[in-house]
Amino acid sequence: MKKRWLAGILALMMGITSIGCGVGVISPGESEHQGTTNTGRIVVGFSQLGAESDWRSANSQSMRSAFTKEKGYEFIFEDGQQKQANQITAIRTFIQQEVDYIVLAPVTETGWDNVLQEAKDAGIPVIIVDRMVDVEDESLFTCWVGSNFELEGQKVAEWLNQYAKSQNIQPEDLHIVNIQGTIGASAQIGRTKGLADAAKKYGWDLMAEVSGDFTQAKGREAMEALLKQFDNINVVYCENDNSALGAIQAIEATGKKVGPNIAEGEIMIISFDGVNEEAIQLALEHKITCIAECNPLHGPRVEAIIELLEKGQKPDKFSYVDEMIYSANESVKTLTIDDKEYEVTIITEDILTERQY
Ligand code: GYE
Repeated sequence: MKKRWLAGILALMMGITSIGCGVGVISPGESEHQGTTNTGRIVVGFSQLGAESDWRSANSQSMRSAFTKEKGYEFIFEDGQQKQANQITAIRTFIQQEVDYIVLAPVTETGWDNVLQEAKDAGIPVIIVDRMVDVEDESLFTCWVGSNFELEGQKVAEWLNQYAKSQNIQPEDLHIVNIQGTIGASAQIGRTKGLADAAKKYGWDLMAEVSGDFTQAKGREAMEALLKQFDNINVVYCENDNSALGAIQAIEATGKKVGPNIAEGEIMIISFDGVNEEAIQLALEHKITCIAECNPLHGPRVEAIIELLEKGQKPDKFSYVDEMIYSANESVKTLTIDDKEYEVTIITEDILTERQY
């Protein structure tokens, strides 16, 4: 990689700017450079979208552990702080640095065409990770690896359908609110669709969809407002665990109880990720009734893709990660979606200790 020496010099300059030289400040986001010298390492620039959740922290950690100096990588990490403009700046900087690979975890799906065209023109492969990009021309990125967010939504919705049936709860008696993720992010789009489609199919009362931005603070705020607006909520579909923690705080602050016993006035919490330890603990206590796993450990997956590309081979354009569905409630054992059966993993203390996150 002949460009590497140049990237090394640039990385060195960046290191100097961080101790106050005052040239070449690259972005308002946080920047981390694992090294400043470069001797034949593969340079990977990673534009991470932010640090909004436990899932995200686990994802960043996974990437950092995959691309170490020991393994021959120079890893440049840029935190976009939830702003697409910061991510675009980071990508442009990676292009100027002539990195060997750009890895992008995009905050939202649209708006990437121009900057990805710039990367393509510069001959730098772009690997998309986690959320997707929605671009006119799919040759603007090399490949994508992440989760099937709509399937995650379908799984928890089907779990709810079967649970309601097992308890003789009528579909129209399910009064649901959706605390959505960051609007326009693939994880939000897919999970929102999974619920909305099921609500339509089964005749559930889906009363509101509001964003909690995947954070605990906004999840709490959203739930507080919803509790003021509706007095009959009995299911809260939270598009990640952090917003579920916020929703639970808001519900418990009003003296109401969270749990699966809707008929006895409890409010059921459904969630996604299964990364936050507190959320798994709450699931064990039946305070979160069902969690669709979302696996954040993409570091080794992206590394495998780069290894293939280094050998001149072609990775699959889209790679989906297999994921589980968790519940401590044993009413539903398996789910069928599009003729495929999924086993519900019953949460036990062992699951807490065995998890790799
Ligand atoms: O579920 C959420 C995070 O895009 C899959 O983003 C990711 C989602 C994850 O903030 O916790």
